[in-house]
Amino acid sequence: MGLKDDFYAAVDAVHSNISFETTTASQISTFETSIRFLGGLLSAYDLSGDRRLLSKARDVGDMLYKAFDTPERMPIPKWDFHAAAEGAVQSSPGALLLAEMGSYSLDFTRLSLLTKDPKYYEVAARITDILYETQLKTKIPGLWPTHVGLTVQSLDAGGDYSFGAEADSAFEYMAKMIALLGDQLPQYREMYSRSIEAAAQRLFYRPLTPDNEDILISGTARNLATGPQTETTAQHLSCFAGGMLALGGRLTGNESHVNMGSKLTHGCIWLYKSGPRGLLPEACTLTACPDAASCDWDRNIDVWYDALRYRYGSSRSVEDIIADNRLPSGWVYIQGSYYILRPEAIESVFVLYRVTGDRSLMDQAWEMWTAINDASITELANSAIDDINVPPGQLLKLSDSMESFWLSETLKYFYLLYSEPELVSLDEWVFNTEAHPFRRMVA
Ligand code: DMJ
Repeated sequence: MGLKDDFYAAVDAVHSNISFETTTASQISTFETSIRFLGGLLSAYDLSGDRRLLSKARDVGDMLYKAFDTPERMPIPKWDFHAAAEGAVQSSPGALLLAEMGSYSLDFTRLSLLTKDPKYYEVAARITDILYETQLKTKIPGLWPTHVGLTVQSLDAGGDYSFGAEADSAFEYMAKMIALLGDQLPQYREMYSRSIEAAAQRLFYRPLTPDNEDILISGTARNLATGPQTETTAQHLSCFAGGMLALGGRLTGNESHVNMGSKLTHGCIWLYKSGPRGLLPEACTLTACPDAASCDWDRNIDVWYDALRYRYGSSRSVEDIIADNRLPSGWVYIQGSYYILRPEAIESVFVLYRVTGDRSLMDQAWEMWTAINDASITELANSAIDDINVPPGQLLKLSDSMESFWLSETLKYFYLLYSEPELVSLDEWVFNTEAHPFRRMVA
C-alpha cells in the first residue's frame, strides 16, 4: 500500500521490543503461532528483505520446533511453553484436529528455504508422509477426518469430513505447496488431486436457489453405519475452497477444477447475497437440489419445505417457520448466526479473479464489501457481530472485538482485488493460510 514509514516503524518495534523467549500466556496455540507469527514475519521478510525479520522468524521457528519434540514427533497443539523451557518431558495428546496436524508445511518449508536449515521442513514433511500414506485408506478415501489419530494405524479416527472448521488449511496447503515449490514434489500434486476427486463426490452439492443458479457449496460428509452421507451445511470457513480449486486447477492444468472453483466461489457470493443483512453467517444448513444437472426452484420447493418440517416439526406451517426463524429462501437452519469478519469468501473471489480475469467479480465483491462495512463499522475500526439474524430494523449488537485476520486477510484481499494484478502477482507469490504472501521458488 506504500505505507513504508509505518512498516519500518513496526519492524523497529518488532526487532527491539518483541521477544519470543517469553510469554505471559500459560499455553500457546502451536498452529496459530505458526500461521500468524511465523508466517507474518517470513512474509514481511520476503517482501522487504530486512534481515531483522528473518532473524525473528527463526526465533519463532526454533521455539515452535520444540513443540514437536514428542515421542510421536507430532506437535502439541496447546503447548505449555514454560514447562518445555524447564525441560519437562513432553507428549502429544492422543488425537489432533486435522488442521492442527497438517498446516505446517508451507510456513516451515519457507523457513527452511530462507535459513538453509532443513530441520523445519523435515518435521512438516514427516507429517505429510503420514497423511500421504493414509489418504486412500480412510472411510472416505481421498479425505482425512476432522479428528485424527497420531499414527498411520489410528489416523482415521473421526467420522466427519469437510473443508471447514478444524480441517481447512491441511487441504489448502497441499495446493499451496505445489505453488511454493513450483511442483517439484509430486507428492503434493497427488494429495491435492486425490482430495478434490473425493470432495467432488462427497462434499460439494448444488443448493436449491430461487434463481436456479448453477453453483456449488462445500458441505460435510458424515460416516454413518449405512455409509458416507453428505450434509448440506455451509460454513464461512469452507468458502476458501473456491480459491483453492481455482489455484490448484491452474497449477495442475486441470480446467475442471477451475470451473468447480468458480461455482464454489459463486456459491459463497450467493450465500452473502441471500444471507441476513447481505452477510454469510458462521454456519448454516441449506437444501440440495435433488438433481444437480437440472434444478428448478418451482418444481423442487417441496424439498425445502420437507426439510423445514423435518427440522422444526409439522405443528406450524412452513410459512410460520420461515418467518419466525427469518430464513432466506432455500435455507433450513442457521446454526451459527454470528459474523466475525472472516476472509474466506473474498479470498476465493480474489483468487478466482486473478486466475480468470473475470471483472464482474469486482462488482459482486463491492456488494459484499458494502454489506460488511455497513454492518460492522464503528468509530475506530470494524467489529465482529454477535448475531446478524435479528429482525429487520433492529440494531446489530457488535462484539467489540476484531480478529487480526480482518487486517491480515479480509482487507488485504479486498485491497488486492481492486489493485493491478502485478501487485503481489500469483505467478510470483503464494499466500499462506493467514494471507501472508511468500515468494514462490519457481515463477
Ligand atoms: C484464519 O486464521 C486462517 O485462514 C485459518 O486457516 C482459518 N481461518 C481463519 C480466518 O477465518
